[in-house]
Amino acid sequence: MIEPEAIADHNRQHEARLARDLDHLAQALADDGHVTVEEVISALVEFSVAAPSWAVGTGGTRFGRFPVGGEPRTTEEKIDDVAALHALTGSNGSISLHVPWDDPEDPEGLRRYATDRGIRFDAMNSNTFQDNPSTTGGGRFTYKFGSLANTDPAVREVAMEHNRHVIDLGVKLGSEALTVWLADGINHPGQADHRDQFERVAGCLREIHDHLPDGWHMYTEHKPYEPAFYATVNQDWGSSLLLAQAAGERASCLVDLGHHLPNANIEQIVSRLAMVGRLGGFHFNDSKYGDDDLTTGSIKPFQLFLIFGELIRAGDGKLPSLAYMIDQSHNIKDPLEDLIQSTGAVSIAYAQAMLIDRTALQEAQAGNDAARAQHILQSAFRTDVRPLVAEARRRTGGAIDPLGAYRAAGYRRAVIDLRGTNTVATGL
Ligand SMILES: [Mn+2]
Repeated sequence: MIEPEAIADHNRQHEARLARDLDHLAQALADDGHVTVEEVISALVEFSVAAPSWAVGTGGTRFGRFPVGGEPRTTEEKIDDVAALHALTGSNGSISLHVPWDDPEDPEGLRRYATDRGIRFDAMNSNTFQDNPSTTGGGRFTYKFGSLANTDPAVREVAMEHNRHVIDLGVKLGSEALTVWLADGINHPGQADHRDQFERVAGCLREIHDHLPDGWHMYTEHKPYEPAFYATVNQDWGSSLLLAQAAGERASCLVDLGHHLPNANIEQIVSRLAMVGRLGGFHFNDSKYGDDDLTTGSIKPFQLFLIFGELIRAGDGKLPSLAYMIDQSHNIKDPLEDLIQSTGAVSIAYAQAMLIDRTALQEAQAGNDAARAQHILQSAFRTDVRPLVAEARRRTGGAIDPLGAYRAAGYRRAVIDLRGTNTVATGL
């Protein structure tokens, strides 16, 4: 654990400067007159973004993997890492499990373990993109030619059964949602029929939807390519919307920022899905070329800001209550350091978007004043909101400088001593 006293000690060296920066910002926002520092800070204090269980280990690529040392060996140790992250950021109070990479034999015990450490269970993730005895009817079937889109009804049935198992497990953990990302698709033109595949998936999703308990949600996650390289069944937001609509009322679309072709206008996709009431969640990461899993906000921070602008527009001035999660794979960084940086980037984009003078923007839009509209957006984006994010962290007991506090706490050295240098977190 990272003790609160250690964080408070570390904060002392930064408090005077933070107070000065906050005073300056409070004056500047008071002059602007449409939002106060207290409004932004309290919204940030309430905000939480889940960490996925697979992101606390190093990811690697198909060319190799370079373990950082001290990687969690069990789901309990993954929860420990997320609890350490949350202690520093105050914004990562939940973990998203991935079955069967996480498949606890004693879910009630795991739930108590997490609760004792202040961690909740976010959306559950099913996995029908790999063959695993526990997901393929004891190894009797294979997902080589798809899961919910498979031509063989027995394979589709075993894939649906896996999704129902993940829901049942999630109920015991206190989760309230299932995220379905499918590898189903076509590698070679002509290999399968686009429409037949889509209709098979839609039919299966409807059956899985029927299994959702009261209060549960289901998210469909689109991706344009990989591992199917010619076509994926849930290829884009339009396909995802059609699948969610076919599945049922409690199904909506999950937008993974890296699951788009270069230059896709993701903020516009967010607007469209929100407009029809089918925007369910987010997977944050950044992307230069494809599903790169780069640190959130490291490549396109302006896009992230515009996305939060659309979210606040969709929530009528407030961030809508969706499933927000970081979905990244860390190849060379310490995974916890990368998660600290991504959480900071998400919070910064949220804070910047709260600074948009929405009344003035609407007036500029009504008057077709493009220059003024751009000025309003960029005034918000170019404001240094880091003191607001740091103050929100401080108020939750977190660190003013979370990366510095993490290194000062010696957490990685401690888990290497505890878990070993060559441990490998479950995953691909
Ligand atoms: Mn994702």
